[in-house]
Amino acid sequence: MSAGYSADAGPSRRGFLGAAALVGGWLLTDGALAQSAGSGADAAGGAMGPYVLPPLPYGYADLEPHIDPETMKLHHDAHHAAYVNAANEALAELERVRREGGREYARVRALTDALAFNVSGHVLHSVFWTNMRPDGGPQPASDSAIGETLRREFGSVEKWREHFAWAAAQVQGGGWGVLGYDPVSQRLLVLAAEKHQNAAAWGVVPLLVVDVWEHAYYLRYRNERASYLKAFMNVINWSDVDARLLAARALRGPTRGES
Ligand code: MN3
Repeated sequence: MSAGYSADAGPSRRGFLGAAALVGGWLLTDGALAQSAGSGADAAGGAMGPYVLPPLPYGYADLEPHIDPETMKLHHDAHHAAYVNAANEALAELERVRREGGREYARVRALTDALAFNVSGHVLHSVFWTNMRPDGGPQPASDSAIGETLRREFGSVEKWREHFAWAAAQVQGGGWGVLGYDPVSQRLLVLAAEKHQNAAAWGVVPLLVVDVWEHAYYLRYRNERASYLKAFMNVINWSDVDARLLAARALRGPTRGES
């Protein structure tokens, strides 16, 4: 409900582009952007800074029976909030380092690592929440851009789903399965990120992401990541994925230039 388009009305390209914004090359919905345009003082994350925790677009229990409310509450209010706070802290620390200079620059490496980890965590979680909806499902509308593109590039939606689930299942430790749009090749790519920022590809815009850190599923699914991934397919918000694809296609790849 925080998205700037109606999932039921079928988002128009113009409508979505008007409501979306590119933040550092990543598409966030206007909900997240509107939040970050504010002071940030009253955000759930509590910290002042450029990164702000967006509200969940549904209730904690609304993804039942697929994802349990305790997981949703901890995941959003504690884990995601921690990434937001740490990203803001890293920025503030870097500002202090520049101000004080000298020996303080020895901290740049560690602070830059923290920035990459926490900003990436914030971006992926922000996309993840809107990628799900209570009445979602495994199949995009057959006449949607995302449905047509998955069939063309992967052979079928089922083949794509299989590839995506295996990529996510094989992430070592914490990480993400990612379906992204690459503006350079103008194709969809399935990636599998370790932590939040490793094994990513520069410029690729995340369209559909699934968190496979244990905090995303352990309370209900224990060590059964594959069962969690199967359940995730039942809550996919394809209207959101479709709108992200349309907006991402409007981007120009950095090496393509004018055609
Ligand atoms: Mn997480």
